[in-house]
Amino acid sequence: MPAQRTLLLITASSPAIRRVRRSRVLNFQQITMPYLAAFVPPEWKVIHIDEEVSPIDITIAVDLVGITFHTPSAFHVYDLAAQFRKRGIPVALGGPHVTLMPEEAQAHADVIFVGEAELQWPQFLRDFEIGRHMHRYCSTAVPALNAVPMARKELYHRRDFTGGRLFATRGCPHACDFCAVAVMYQRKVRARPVAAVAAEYASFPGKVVIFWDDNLASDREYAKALFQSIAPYRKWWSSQVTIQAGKDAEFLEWAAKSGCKQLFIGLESISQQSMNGVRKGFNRVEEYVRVIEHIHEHGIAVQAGIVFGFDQDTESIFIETLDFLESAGVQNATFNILTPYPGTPLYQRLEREGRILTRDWSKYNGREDVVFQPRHMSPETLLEGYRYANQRFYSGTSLYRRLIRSPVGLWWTLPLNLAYALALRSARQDAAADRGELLVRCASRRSSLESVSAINASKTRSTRG
Ligand code: B12
Repeated sequence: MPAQRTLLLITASSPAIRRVRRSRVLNFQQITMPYLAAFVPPEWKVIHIDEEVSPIDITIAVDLVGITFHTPSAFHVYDLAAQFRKRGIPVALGGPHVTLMPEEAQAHADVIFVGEAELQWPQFLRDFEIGRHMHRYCSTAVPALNAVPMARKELYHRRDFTGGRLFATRGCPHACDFCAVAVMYQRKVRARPVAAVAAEYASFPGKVVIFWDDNLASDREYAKALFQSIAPYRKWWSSQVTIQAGKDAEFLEWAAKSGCKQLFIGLESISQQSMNGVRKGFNRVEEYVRVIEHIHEHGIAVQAGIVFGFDQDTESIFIETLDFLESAGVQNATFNILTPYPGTPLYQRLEREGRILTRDWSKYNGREDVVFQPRHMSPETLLEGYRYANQRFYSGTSLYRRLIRSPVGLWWTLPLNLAYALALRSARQDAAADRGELLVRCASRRSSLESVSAINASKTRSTRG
């Protein structure tokens, strides 16, 4: 019988990204490592460390280390890898940043995985066992997902207020300039068999489930079949879709019947020019209000994904966006600073235009740093506008305006909003203490943003006659 080998899987999160994410009340579990563990032969002992939960003991005795990470944790991961490799322990790297920047990652690892790894990861483990592994495994074709295993539940160890997280589909048919998914998954949308997804959904003991899909509505017929088969379990779920799903009454009816409580929708911007400018023109801004109302009519809350910093954005975008979110009665929002992830068309364009300000990947966090030169404002204004948006959205007045307008799911959206407001306040205080800044800065910026908006509003009124 072969000696048991130990594999350490790491879900990496750098100290900086952990600080950035402190204000997120729902610190969701990452599925990648518990899922990849399900492909590992039973002779291996598998340990999973999620850095959002516990630090890594660099002296741990293991035979192999595998790490998954996003761009902002890249330098931290290279440092970790160097420490393991110094001890003679081979390190395998994979995930979005490796797929987007393989040459860089290769310099820090014994083996890298470019693209999806359903076929290459088991192949590598077989090669490793006989001492003949390659240094790079590339997925040449996107894998079918018709026989993939369930993630190993005993390897999740972060509390995130959900009872389960899984994926049903992978990929998105669109190719928005700022999104890494189109580059990573070659725009090929695939789905797991409905019965397999329903079985995994049912297997979670908890009530709340998140589908970590890029766009659960990519294939709406599939989605409806899925909703019909999960409805009997009477759980509550949430997922990400595009605005098109919000126009489809049958989709929404089945989603609601099957327990959908919230849909995350990448509205991105209330500027149509901004949407057209990044190849997301299928988001029709004039339809936003109606689509949001339509979703609300089905008793489903809306979490809006908003990005600031597009080339067509001017200083008035912050106030106008917040006015919109309040008047539309949006329950939750995630604000992001536009971040050109390497490998995306957005990054390539900004690089050509000489507008990339730093290649320090730790600043590519979308929340604390501006890494490119915006076209119509300074990086400082973009950052302050982003902070203003968060502060205003989670202020008592905004909360009242939004939730009175559409009290969908008030019993959970109200406490969640309050929790975000508190988390944001404490993160802000910590950050201000870190930077030695006075909190009043944002307040004064708010009044200057408001005067810009007032000027713009009066200009618009006068041009409209
Ligand atoms: C769910 C999700 C989250 C969740 C949970 C984290 C997670 N990744 O699960 C939350 C909300 C917390 C989150 C946070 C963030 N996210 Co996110 N997230 C996603 C999403 C929608 C799905 C990820 C997922 O579960 N996929 C399913 C698993 C099975 O696939 P996978 O991780 O890609 O792994 C496969 C391969 O990549 C490979 N693989 C991956 N790692 C490894 C490692 C080894 C050793 C091997 C062998 C193989 C391998 O094998 C797997 C099977 O094929 C993706 C979009 C996407 N489809 O990737 C964005 C995405 C990964 N996120 C992104 C970003 C930007 C972020 C944030 C930086 C956002 C922010 N500003 O805070 C943070 C960073 C958090 C952190 N700790 O670093 C970007 C990444 C861009 C980049 N260059 O890194 C993506 C691609 C979204 C996008 N549209 O561009 N995210």
